[in-house]
Amino acid sequence: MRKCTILLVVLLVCSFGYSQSIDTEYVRKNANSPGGRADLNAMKKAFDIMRDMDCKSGLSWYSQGAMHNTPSVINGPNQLCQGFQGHDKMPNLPFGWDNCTHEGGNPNSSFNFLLWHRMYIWHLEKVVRELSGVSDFALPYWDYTEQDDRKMPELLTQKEESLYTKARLSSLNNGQEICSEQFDEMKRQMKELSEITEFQTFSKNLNNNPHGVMHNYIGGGFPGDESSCNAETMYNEIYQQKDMSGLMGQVQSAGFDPVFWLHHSKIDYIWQQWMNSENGKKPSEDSVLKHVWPYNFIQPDGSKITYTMQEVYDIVFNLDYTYQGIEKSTYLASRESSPTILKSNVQEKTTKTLIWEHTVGKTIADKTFVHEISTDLNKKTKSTFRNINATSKVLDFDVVVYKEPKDFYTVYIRYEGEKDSYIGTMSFFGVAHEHGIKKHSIAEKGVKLNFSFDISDELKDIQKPFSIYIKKHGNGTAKVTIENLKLFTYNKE
Ligand SMILES: [Cu+2]
Repeated sequence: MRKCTILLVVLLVCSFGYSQSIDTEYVRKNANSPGGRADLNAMKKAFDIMRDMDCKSGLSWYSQGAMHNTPSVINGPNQLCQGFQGHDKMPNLPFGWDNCTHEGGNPNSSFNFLLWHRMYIWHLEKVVRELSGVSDFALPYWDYTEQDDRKMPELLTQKEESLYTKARLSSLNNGQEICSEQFDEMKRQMKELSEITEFQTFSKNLNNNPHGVMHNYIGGGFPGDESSCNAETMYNEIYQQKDMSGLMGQVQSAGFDPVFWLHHSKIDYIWQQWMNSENGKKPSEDSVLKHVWPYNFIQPDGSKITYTMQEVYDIVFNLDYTYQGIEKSTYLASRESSPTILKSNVQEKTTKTLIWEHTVGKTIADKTFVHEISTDLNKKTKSTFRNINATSKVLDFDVVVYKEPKDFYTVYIRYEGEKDSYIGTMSFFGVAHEHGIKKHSIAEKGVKLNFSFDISDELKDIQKPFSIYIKKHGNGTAKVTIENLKLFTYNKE
């Protein structure tokens, strides 16, 4: 009898726990929708409180931004956080500061890009829920790849309010739309992203565009053909320095611009959309456990929390929120072993094979650049793809830069006499920072970067030779050199 009672209690507790996790599902909304505007108001209320807190308090606006990254040196006595003069001057940083994944020196940083930012904004969301008192608050997203959402959400442009900063591209703060050159390239990329079938390639490409190009754009644009693109420098209040890019344009100040959270909510949304699609895959549990990264955050009650990689894996792939734009049915189906889960929950297990490698050694000096793939390499491509059934084909670029370009480059496959096929974007947000280079300049030998583009659909006719076509967006002087090209295949094990 007693055993039965215990069993009943256990069952009740379990079922309660289960139904609770489904019931407390928060919905992240488009920031320009009525529900999203209500959430932005809650966020403004919380940021009023957070901006008034002492910067060393973990819940403060300053500390939450500093968890992403901080400047190495701040120019003059820090007006926003007394006593903190940059991380070079402070060997023991407060808990959780400077943990973002934009750090090239560590091979695990790029793997953790989407996972870390998901955990970071999820904690801020919980903090805002607590401080605003709005119990169903969910972090809105700025849906800037959609025609109707080309303007920055209005509440962020209200001067002197807690979601505002002057250190942004002025056209956005003045309520103008994202310029066409930027918008069209993000739109083009959305389709390309949806076609990728491998997690790390997806993550790297999402990191470049829209993530990187949007950071640079909000932080001061690029010299484009329209005035609303045009590059600007400004006073960056985190560095306390004139003639710089705005907060979002530098890794070290990006987390301090409130639009950062809406931007990363959108990036997280794109990731979740892909995960729920036919092509989406989660990284294998093993690979997550292997790519160790610090996960240190602040709970809504102000206490500190550190997660193991196992805990990260369990949280990141079992969310307590969904997105307004994702059909609820699809989303829930992916949690309950229906046929959808078989696709979106597939753990990735693939092997990477090098098909050919080819030295280029050319600098992109003009607005456009064409590089022909030699007949020999084309022959190799041809014989390889006749024999193997690769799940995906990836073209890899080794690139060197000597200064951090604010321009971005779009890359295409060209078959003679045909329309060019877009394969991806090279952008450079954070490269100077990622390589441990101080004061925004890069050493003489430059910085080596790697870009990987999925060309499974674009490499359509292996009988014909193709070339690489690159288009530069912007008139900046920072040079980009293509060192190497490699063709890889990924095959299911
Ligand atoms: Cu970012």
